[in-house]
Amino acid sequence: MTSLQASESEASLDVRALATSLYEAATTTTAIEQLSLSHHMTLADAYAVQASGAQLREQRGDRVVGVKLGFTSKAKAEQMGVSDVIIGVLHESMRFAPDSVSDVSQWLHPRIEPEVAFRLGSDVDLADPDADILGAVSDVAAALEIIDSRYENFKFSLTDVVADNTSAAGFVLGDWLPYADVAARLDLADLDVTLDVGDTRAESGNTVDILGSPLAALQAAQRMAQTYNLELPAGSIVLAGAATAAVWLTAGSEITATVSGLGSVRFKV
Ligand code: OOG
Ligand code: MG
Repeated sequence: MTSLQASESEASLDVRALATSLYEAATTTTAIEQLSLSHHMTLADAYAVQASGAQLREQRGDRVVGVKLGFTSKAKAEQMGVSDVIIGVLHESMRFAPDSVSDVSQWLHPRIEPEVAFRLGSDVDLADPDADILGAVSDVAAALEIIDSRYENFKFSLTDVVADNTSAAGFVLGDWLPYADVAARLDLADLDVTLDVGDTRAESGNTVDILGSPLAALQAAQRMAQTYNLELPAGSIVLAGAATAAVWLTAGSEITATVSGLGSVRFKV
């Protein structure tokens, strides 16, 4: 439960306190009530809460290593009842090694989904209107994303989920492949994507479901990073958004994401 005032006006929105309540929800694995039930937040307010939360993590020794997009696919947007594309930040502490085994109790009610990840080989200058993120991409990989809403029952509004750093909780990267080689060999807008839990096929989709192409998602990342004051330095990881709905991540499961042509990545809890 949040201890914040229900009657707070927009002008006095305590961004730091809201960010702290979300941070503590994550670190104590205690879900909180949706912020939007007691606070009026604009989208700009929600991104301010997200930025404040990222700052909190940095003050505790974490580091931003990239960005992620959310709701770039219809399957995801429908699953969560939210339809606008959103952006969040990835921290070093969210990185899990492929094939590693993790304790599921570190999260509240985690889900996992298949993604396409990109790595930038050079800085994208967001102040330059001619900057082109596609020219900065150096590598691409199949990936898994763990999402874990800090809200009760994994329920949220658009502003809630933005404030909660787009439910970002973990990511697992497959082997990086040189982007130039992949782009010459494959149509990134038409790669089959599957999510297996153990030996069972849980979800299947195609990269066309990611805004028509993961490359369009990269361009959306550039635009949104510019709007919301995020940076895209060389080395940044960009998660383009899930191609399918997410599945619950429960103890004892082994999850594999496969993107045809990019390979597989596996994670166990
Ligand atoms: C928000 C995050 C959505 C995606 O790939 O669409 C997302 C959520 O579903 O909790 O990461
Ligand atoms: Mg995702």
